[in-house]
Amino acid sequence: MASAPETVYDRMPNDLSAFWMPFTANRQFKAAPRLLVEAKDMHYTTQDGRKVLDGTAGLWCVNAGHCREPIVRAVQEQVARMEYAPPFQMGHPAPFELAARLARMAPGDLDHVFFTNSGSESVDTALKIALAYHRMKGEGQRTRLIGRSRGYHGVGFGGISVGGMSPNRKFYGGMLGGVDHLPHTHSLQNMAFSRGQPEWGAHLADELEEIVALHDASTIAAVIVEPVAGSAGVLVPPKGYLERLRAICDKHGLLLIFDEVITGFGRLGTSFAGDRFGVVPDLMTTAKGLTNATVPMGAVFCRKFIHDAFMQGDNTHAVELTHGYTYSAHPLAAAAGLATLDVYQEEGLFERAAELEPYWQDALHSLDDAGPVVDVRNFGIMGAVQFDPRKDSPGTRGYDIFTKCYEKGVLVRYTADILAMSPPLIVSKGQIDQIVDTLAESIKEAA
Ligand code: PXG
Repeated sequence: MASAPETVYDRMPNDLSAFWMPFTANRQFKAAPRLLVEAKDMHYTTQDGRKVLDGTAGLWCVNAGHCREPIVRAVQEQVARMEYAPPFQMGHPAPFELAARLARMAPGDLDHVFFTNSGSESVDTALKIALAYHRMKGEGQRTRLIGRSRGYHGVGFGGISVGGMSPNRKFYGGMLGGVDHLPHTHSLQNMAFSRGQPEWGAHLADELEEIVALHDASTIAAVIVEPVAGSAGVLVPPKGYLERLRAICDKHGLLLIFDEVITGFGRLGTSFAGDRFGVVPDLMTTAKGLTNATVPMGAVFCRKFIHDAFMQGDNTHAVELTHGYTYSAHPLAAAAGLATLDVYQEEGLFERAAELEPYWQDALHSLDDAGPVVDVRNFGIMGAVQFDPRKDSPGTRGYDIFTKCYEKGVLVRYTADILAMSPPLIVSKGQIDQIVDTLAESIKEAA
């Protein structure tokens, strides 16, 4: 509970109108605001003093739980020592250390790390590196980018172009030219209520061969997918699907990009999805769990051959990649990142996630027969429950269940008639039960 006297940080604001909220139904929210004022470990405290169990790790990002003391301390110490240093033609020690540790953690030879401030920036950075790489190799005609239907790659123009969420795209005209999309991998008919990876659907990767046949491999730079699609409501790749995508990319010289903004940093019980699936991409985009969301930061991981292609020639004073952000490798983010990796490692949180996965799976699938549920999906410590939409008002059933859960003290993530869950990896079995019991009750009441 916030302590008196009230400050701007914990009182209800007098005026909600000026803040145009992101990805929010502003008018609906402002009529009945949900404000959070404190967070610790697995819980938020609301503005009216209620504890809410965080079933979503914030937005899939607070993997170690909230306000963890070592991370808070590292950021406090860094802000008092040096709050900012320019990252262009200058440096400071922490991001070198952080990049080296990340390179050691990453699968295969994803040995070089470019820092950004968000998942969206990581995606646009990776797409630019892919295009520039081909150009460096004398294949500048490889400009086409392949995404996937229902994919989410953030909100930059690159990310929405390869993304496959139609509401995010429809206002923005042609965006990038030369983009095509694979079909998504979800099918209620063939995989509803799968536990973990569906058996059906590896053949959907063969659509990449069709796209290559249509455009010719010599025009295609890269393929980007989320190993497990998060925002679309936890779409788990069919067994063998990612392996097949990798093989087709290799055959045609296409770079494979895994967008691991959600799946990275333990969400699947391994450091990255690439480890879990045994598939190493050529570029990997991350953010969120990199700093436990304490300070915004993203990172793009590159395989050695990509990085090395930029480091050729005698002109060593030339900038190799004309790209970067004022806040790339920001000191507070780097400090948060280093402290976060320590917490993950010292507490064995990725292993803990792997151990909890069977319990999480069984708990979620106890909802298989609950009222209007048409699918329950899970992988790692990610899960989603999908509802039959109400006739004439799609999305309202999901919203009603989401608000009931919140009133009962559990935060889940609402996207139309799908609710997604991704609690911090410190979640207890009792708290998993609480999430699922609250969902079950709310589903019954909102039916
Ligand atoms: N790629 C992936 C796979 C993501 O999930 C981004 C890129 C963009 O990251 P930034 O940091 O620019 O937001 C994301 C972000 C949701 C939800 O509830 C998901 C995200 C963000 C907000 C909400 O599904 N993912």
